[in-house]
Amino acid sequence: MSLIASINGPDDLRKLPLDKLPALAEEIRAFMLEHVSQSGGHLASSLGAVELAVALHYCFDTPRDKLVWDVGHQAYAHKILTGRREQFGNLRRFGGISGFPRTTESAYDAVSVGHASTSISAALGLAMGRDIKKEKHAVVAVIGDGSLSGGLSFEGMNNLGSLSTNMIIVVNDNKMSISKNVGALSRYLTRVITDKRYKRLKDEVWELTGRLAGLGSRIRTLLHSIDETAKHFVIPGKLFEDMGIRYFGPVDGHNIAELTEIFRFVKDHTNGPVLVHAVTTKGKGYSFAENDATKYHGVSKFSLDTGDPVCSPEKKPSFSDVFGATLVEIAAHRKDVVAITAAMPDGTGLSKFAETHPKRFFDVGIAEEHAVTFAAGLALAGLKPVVALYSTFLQRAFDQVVHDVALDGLNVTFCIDRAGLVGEDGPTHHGTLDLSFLRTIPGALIMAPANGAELRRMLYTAMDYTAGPVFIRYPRGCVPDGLPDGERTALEIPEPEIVVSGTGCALVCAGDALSRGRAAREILEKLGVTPTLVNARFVKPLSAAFYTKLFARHERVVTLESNVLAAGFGSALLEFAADAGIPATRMLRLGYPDCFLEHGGNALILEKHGLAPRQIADKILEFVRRGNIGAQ
Ligand SMILES: Cc1ncc(C[n+]2csc(CCOP(=O)(O)OP(=O)(O)O)c2C)c(N)n1
Repeated sequence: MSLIASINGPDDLRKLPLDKLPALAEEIRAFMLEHVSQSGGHLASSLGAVELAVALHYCFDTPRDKLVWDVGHQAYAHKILTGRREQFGNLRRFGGISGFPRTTESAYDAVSVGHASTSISAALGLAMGRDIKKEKHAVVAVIGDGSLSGGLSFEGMNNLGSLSTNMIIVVNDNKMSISKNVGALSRYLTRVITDKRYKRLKDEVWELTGRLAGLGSRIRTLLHSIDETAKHFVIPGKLFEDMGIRYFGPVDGHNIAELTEIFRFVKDHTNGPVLVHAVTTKGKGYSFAENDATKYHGVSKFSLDTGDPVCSPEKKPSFSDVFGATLVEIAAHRKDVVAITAAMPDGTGLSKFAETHPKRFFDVGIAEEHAVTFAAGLALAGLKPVVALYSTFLQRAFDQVVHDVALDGLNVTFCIDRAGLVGEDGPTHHGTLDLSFLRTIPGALIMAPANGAELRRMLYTAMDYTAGPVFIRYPRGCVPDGLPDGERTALEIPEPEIVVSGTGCALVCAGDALSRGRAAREILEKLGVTPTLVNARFVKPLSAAFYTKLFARHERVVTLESNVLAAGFGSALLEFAADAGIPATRMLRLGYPDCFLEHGGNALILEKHGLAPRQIADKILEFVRRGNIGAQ
């Protein structure tokens, strides 16, 4: 029987002799590859953290001891080891297990995650809670070198160093974020690993103590707790030590024997905060992923033999592609344009810009707050900054947008990718709140393109605009219209577009929701209902003249958006109507409900919430025929 089949939880793992663990790790890798090549997911990070997961569950008494994974995209082995092996075939699928740790899914998932750099703060909270309740258990945060560079990690370490409680941070250092990791901390960790003086000393001492049969491990234990001053002289990680966090490592993060030795030591023989620096290879064990960890960071279905994606041959460009290409074009004639990303040059479509205009491109690392305030500084210095972030990660930088950019009316353009549903990554990654929180910002210009050509024009609109911050939000995935033409004209702010004229009812769609609106209208037309189809284009401000006329000419107005209903585009129009004395009963708002939406294919999520085109058509029909049915 294979080893993996005998593991239904960490208790089974702990019964195995240490020397069987490397073979188990290999089986887990093969299992993971087989399934992720079918389901898609975060492959390279999880391949790199197999031995870490095995050794951690082997040494710690989970779930009593708390294991907090940062981001959680590297935790597939953790899932497989903690009773979810049989559900792994449904990873990330609608109704299946999540791609990230979720407290509601398993007692072994100490914290729900998806966004980076939260583990140290959350683990510290768990540790202080333990202390206050006089409980006894370990708390371990596992964090990648990329996520460690996020500001929240430093805030957590700062607090940890002063509270000085028992807590272990395991740094999974693979030199990669999604792309190559950037920044001074990354350089520091590299220096730590490659410091020859320390390495030589460590190797010699390790080898010597290893030869002292019986005594070796005791001496190694003693060496670990060697006098602080002497240690600083030769031992790396001084940065952490000076913050009050004892540093251990670097250790080979794929060597289970070494990992278990160090984990057991820090668990049983140290007091206070500890950091274990484990060096791993992203994509470990699958050559394609080792050679191109960025490509295999997040994958869709692919062939295990060739490493190539299994996808439909005909592929339209994505909104990100159109954004990236247009910005390269703009920057060729506008020398003041600079582009900023927070660790997502590929995902946001900025890689080409980085190549073409390296001096005007900034990857600031996983640091959304910094990205925004940095852009504010660039704008104050007279440049035209364009910040490209995913909607869900912009949430983190809300105050920077308000306080550092909008308050002074700084002209920063925010290109907000992955707005709306993002499918399999689920609730941590759906970008369904941005219209709501951005709408509250005084002076914001908010646009939502329905297609690639419009995204182009909105970028040109933003370039001409100087009156304050501009937000352009667009979804994950392909544009509905193929490669846009070379149109460079700005749009007239804030005028919507009438896509099809109709009678009785108007259907006003914000951004990419227009595709569903169009499909719903086609269904309705066959039933004899012909709403006027409007592409809103602008979410803020609203054109008073246009909407006054729209309400005058249509008895009923329906809004459709890929945002939550609360405070979204429909609410904006409802507020407009209320202020104009138009009864709310003449409106129907369609958008996402007041709950966190699940993971899975977008079509299934839409269907579940009654927002697929057929269901939209049904709701409009009912509204038109029977009067108000409220927000849906
Ligand atoms: C706040 C936030 N910004 C961006 C991301 C997107 N993201 C997911 S994983 C990742 C890289 C994490 O790098 P690291 O922690 O070193 O882990 P690795 O993938 O290298 O194992 C990024 C940028 C995120 N999850 N959260």
